[in-house]
Amino acid sequence: MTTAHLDTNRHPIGEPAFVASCRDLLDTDGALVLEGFAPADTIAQIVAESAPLESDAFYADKTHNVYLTPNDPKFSAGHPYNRQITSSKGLIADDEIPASSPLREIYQDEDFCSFLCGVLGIDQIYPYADNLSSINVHFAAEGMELGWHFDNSSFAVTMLLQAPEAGAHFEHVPAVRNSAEGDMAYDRVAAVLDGHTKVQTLEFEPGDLVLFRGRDAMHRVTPTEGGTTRLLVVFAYNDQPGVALSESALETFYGRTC
Ligand SMILES: O=C(O)CCC(=O)C(=O)O
Ligand SMILES: [Fe+2]
Repeated sequence: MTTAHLDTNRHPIGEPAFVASCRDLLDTDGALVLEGFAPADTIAQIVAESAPLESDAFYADKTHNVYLTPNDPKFSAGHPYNRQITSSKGLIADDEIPASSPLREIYQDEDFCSFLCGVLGIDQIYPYADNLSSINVHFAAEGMELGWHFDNSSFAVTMLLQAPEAGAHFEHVPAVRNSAEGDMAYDRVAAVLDGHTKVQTLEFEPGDLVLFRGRDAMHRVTPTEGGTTRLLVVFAYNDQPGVALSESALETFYGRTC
């Protein structure tokens, strides 16, 4: 049975025809938004339990490249591989999410996971083997942003929890590279960073589910405007069991390794 924290009347995630239509949309548009995927009372409960954790959030005070990898001295500082991007938003890790949170029920729901597999065209998805990476809540207070990047994981599943008054636009350019073929797409990356590429802005509201292929789509979130913090959950999965982030990646993203 699907968790009551998902609106399966509006989004019949167990129906093959619905799954197929979502898959088509993701493949055509590079992103999928399912409006009102979690009901308003569920979102209110998640915000009530998450908002007080904002002061515990980790804010990395380092810049990064679009690939989220260390600089490579074989390239110049201005090369697309080494160009430094600012991300100022904070996050809380999986081990800080309450055991009773609806976020855990949604993350682990078998029907939800089957739906994601069907839409993404993969057999199985698994949680991260480390205790920090699976469910993260992001906080972007006034002026904070998430700069241009590609994700480490091949796909991203997010849900907005609290919208700010203005700003915080999610912008993306689908299929900038084909990472499976080792494509780094330096020219296309430079064009996006220099503002020469037309970007798509995705609008979504609290409770909407968003899926995109973040390893190949370049994406960012512009600065939050106004005094209301943007809250968003990232559900992270792997298509192989037993995958953990490396200690250095954990240190970069969470400021700790356990
Ligand atoms: O905040 C968002 O909407 C996107 C988050 C994201 O891209 C990420 O966590 O890598
Ligand atoms: Fe991302």
